[in-house]
Amino acid sequence: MPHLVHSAIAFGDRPAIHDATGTVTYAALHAHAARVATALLCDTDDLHEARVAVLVTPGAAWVAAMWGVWAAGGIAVPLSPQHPPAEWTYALDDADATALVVDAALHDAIAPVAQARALHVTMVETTDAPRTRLPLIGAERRAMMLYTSGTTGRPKGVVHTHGTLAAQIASLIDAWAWTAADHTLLVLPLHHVHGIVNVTCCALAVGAQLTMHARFDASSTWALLQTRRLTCLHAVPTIWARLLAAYDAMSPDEQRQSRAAVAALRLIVSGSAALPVLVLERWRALSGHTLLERYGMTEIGMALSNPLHGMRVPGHVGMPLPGVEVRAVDDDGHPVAPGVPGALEVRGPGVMREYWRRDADTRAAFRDGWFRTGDVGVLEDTAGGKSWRLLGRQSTDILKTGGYKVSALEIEDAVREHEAVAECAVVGLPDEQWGERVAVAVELRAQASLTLDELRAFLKPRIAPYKIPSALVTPESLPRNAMGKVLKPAVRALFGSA
Ligand code: MCA
Ligand code: AMP
Repeated sequence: MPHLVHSAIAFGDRPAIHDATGTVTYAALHAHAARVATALLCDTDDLHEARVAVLVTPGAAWVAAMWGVWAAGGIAVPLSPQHPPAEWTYALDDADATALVVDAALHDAIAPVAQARALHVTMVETTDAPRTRLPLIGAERRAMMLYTSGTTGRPKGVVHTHGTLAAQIASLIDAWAWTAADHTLLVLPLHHVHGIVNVTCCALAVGAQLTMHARFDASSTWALLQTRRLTCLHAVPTIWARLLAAYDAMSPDEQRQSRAAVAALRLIVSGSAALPVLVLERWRALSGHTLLERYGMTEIGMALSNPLHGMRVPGHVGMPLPGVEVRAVDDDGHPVAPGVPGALEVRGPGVMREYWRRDADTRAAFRDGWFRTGDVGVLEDTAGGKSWRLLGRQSTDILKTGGYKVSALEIEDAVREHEAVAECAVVGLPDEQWGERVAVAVELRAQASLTLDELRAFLKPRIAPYKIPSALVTPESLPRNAMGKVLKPAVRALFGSA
């Protein structure tokens, strides 16, 4: 059994997960994972890195499904219940998945897709008697693939091994002092590193308690904060802003209770997108905590973090986490001096193994063993000592909305499929709530018309909800340079005047 799963045995009858179905102990979780592994293995001894999609509602069963895939020697490909089937089929086909673990609630939605691909379907509720012998899984074996948008075409599968995941988890346990006394809350989606590694895996690796919500909701999060003795919380800036808005709508008495609840936490961590300093200041006033901002990426896990102890500098993301090296380089790939902005590169045991079956992309993503993040940053002297500040991304075609990375090019491809569209350009508009909002400028075909509602309805079955534009303009022609290339800054300006 892989280390991540096996270590749970040590925590025995301690409570592991609280979810909508009740409380599950570590021993029960471990036994459930062994049942899933047994069902997946059928008559074989080892899945030998077969790709197994996991479509299970966030909760203890989701963990059992992932651990079951790992224990059986498969590569887990977590899918989002919020995605339309078209996103699932893309991941299933690209990963060349042969099996699926699904729960009863989501089974019917994916059944046609699974049947068409002859996937071996395992219900996570399986009651198969678990076998006693499961394969030995080394750290070098592939464990998980997450789909992430990039600057080229459709999302790529980022492959992490048992070893890279273990390194990411160990680094965060060390830096943020996770212990078995912790109790955290999962409100993040489980098809990305933030929810999977930073929250779920870290909590379970130390024997802590994890309360899991199927999805984020501000009022139930506040209610839980008041009733459970949580110790730490991890989320994206949009969630911090949503919680502030819900707090503002409370009665003075509820506000007092809410303030006391968050003041009692030991740690609040923000990441996945830039934390607006105003949001940080409001949380400081409300909770007495300076949110700890950190920086990471699907391909590398977490790289930079403000300190657990010591001064956290607003607008900065701190210094490299244990085991991680970070440098900034110029256009020629030469490291730049502190104070000089450069392209951020990261090296360490948590960095991905590869993009699934995309050798050229994998090669292009590394320079001399350093992973090229595409983010630009600068190492500065601050009141709290040296700290990195992020300055943006090298590509304007990568957007961050609600903490999700989305590719303008991928959305443009989907929009172009609409019969009214001759050409289009997707840009991100700065937005207080979402960080950036997806917006599209469309050049219409002759005589055609298109409203935002029509476009959104067209895209809904095709792409994830957070990729769907929430603003549309239809200029006669898109702004282009002399070579005919669409000028994204000028496209963005079209919305200013709209
Ligand atoms: C949803 N809506 C949006 C967006 N998303 N509108 C504009 N922009 C968006 N991005 C709209 C919906 O269409 C809907 O509108 C309404 O908002 C509510 O939708 P819903 O899906 O219910 O939204 P939500 O559930 O409230 O979502 C907000 C959220 C979510 C909870 C903040 O975006 C979220 O979970 N974000 C976290 C993503 C994350 O974990 N990223 C980590 C990846 P209508 O009602 O009109 O239909 S990055 C990572 O892992 C790296 C390693 C790192 O550094 O962490
Ligand atoms: P993803 O590929 O979805 O894992 O998103 C990774 C990207 O999120 C990074 O390359 C950054 O652009 C962005 N990101 C993560 N954390 C932060 C942060 N604290 N501030 C600004 N951007 C961030």
